[in-house]
Amino acid sequence: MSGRPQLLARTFGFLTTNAGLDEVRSYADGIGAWKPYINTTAAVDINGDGVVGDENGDGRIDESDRRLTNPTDLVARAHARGLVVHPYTFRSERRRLAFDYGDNPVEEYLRFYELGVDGVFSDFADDAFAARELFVLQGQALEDAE
Ligand SMILES: [Ca+2]
Ligand SMILES: [Ca+2]
Repeated sequence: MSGRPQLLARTFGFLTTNAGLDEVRSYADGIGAWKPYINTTAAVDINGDGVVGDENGDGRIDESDRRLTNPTDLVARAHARGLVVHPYTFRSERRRLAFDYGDNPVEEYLRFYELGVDGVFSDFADDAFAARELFVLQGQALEDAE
């Protein structure tokens, strides 16, 4: 820690503002942002039954009943300041994956890689690595097609 008391009063929300990113740039090379600051989810009536709740009908209400919202511009604003972005924490359990990912953790990594993150914090490194390999291969396939 820097010992500067004003830094102790910073919130994660502040650190995602332009002023916060400008400050971070003075002492760090990147940010480890909580995933929702890049792309969060919302509880919506996905199955059209008029109720917001257990949208996938598995008897529980969790992340798998929520829909992705539009991503924020945090990655672009961090990159504009030369900061790398490593969001946390990626997990592979079905209940932790938004409805949009179709129970496939690789889809979540691909979403964030497509949004430009430079790396990820994951509790399932094998899935993170497989998704990164797939993302790179997809990029090469696109280049070959051009
Ligand atoms: Ca519903
Ligand atoms: Ca459910």
